[in-house]
Parts: sequence; C-alpha cells; structure tokens
Amino acid sequence: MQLTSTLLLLSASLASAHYTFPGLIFNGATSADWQYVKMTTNKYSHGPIQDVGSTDMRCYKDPAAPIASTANVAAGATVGFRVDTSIIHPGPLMFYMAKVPSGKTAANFEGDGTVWFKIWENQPTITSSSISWPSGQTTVSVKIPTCIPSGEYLLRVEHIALHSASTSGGAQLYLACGQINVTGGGSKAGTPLVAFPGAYKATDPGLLINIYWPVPTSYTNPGPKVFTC
Ligand SMILES: *[C@@H]1O[C@H](CO)[C@@H](O)[C@H](O)[C@H]1NC(C)=O
Ligand SMILES: [Cu+2]
Repeated sequence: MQLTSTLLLLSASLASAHYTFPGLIFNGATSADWQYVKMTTNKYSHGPIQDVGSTDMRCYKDPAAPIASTANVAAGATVGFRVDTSIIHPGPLMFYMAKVPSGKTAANFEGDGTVWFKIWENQPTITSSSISWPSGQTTVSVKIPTCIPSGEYLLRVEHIALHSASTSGGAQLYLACGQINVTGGGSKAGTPLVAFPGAYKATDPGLLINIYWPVPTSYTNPGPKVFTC
C-alpha cells in the first residue's frame, strides 16, 4: 500500500517533469490549449520523443487530433507558446518554420518533405564547472522573420532535454507545431531547408553528449544554421 502510493507519487513527479506546448501566444493573448497548435500525442503523458528517426519529429501530432485553427500574425511580430507546465530539463530551445506547400493549408499540412528552416536557437552558458541553458520558462517566444513571403506556415517549437543524453537515444525532444498565416511579409524564402525526420541523427554531438562530466567546453545545436533575412 505504502509502496504503491510512493510509486504513484514518483510517476506523477516524473510526468510533471515533462512538458508540452499547447497554447499559441499572439497579438498579446494566449489561446486555448490546442486551438492553434496541432494536438500532440503526448498531450496527457507530456512524454518526449527519443527516436529522432520518427515521423513524430515533424509535429508530434496525435493521429486523432481535431483540426486546429490558423492564426493571422504579421511578419516581424513575436509569437510564442505557453509551456505546460515549464521547461525543467537542461538543453537548447529552437524554433523552425515550414511554408505550407500550394494545395495544402496549415491545418492539413503535416510538415513532411524538405520544408523546414530554423529561425532561432539559444546557446548555453559554459563555465569550468557547468554547462547550463535558460530553464523554468512557462512561455517561450520568437520573432517571425520580417522578410519571409506572406502565407501559411507551421511554426515548430523544439526543446531538447539533455540530462540523460550520454547514451544514444537518451536525449528527450519536446515539440509542437502552431499554425500561422503570415501577413505583410517580404520576398526572401527561408533557407536552408531540411526534413524531419532526417535533419538529426542520434549520434549528432548536440544529441549524444554527457553534459555533466567532463564538463563540455563547447556545444553544437543539432540541425541547420539559423536563417537570417
Ligand atoms: C491569410 O492572410 C491573408 C491576408 O490578410 C488573407 O487574405 C487570407 O485569407 C488569410 N488566410 C487564412 C487562412 O486566414
Ligand atoms: Cu521530463
């Protein structure tokens, strides 16, 4: 009895150490959960992706997800995600975008193909005794590039937890895709383009790494370099 409740408490605290990105933040307001974000398979478990070769790497979309809405946002505006409940593990945060191909909409596009460009990533603080990343965020946000063409896009947030990344497949990826319609954009398409899965390998130095000992002296985010206007 006591053991059971201890186990329950343990699994509850493990689950709460994971996270999702259910709310889109735009025009100064946070939307309802999954209103503008494709509902993810981990909506209840909050669990991560650990196989970077999985099609879950696109949007982690629940096959039974209801169809989400698409938010109108101006190029150059800041768009964010509410984190449920907060980013608690150490590791990098990145944002990618994919332009929705003609004939598709953000609502029915799943992010397949060589369509993704990276628009932002952070870097760790490295000292002689530790490597660390910003953590504890309950919201995360990014500026939509001013120069990209107007139209519908997927906005993909990705956080990689590295606390167990010293063995292959130990890195934990948390991600989700918001559906946005960029207005007032420019004429420079995002590059370079990569596919998910494909852009990452389990052996990438940013995914297979012991962040504790010896303390890394550098860190390389996985994926392409960041697009600039
Ligand atoms: C996207 O924005 C354009 C320009 O405002 C508008 O004409 C179009 O209907 C919008 N598309 C969606 C899906 O809201
Ligand atoms: Cu966790």
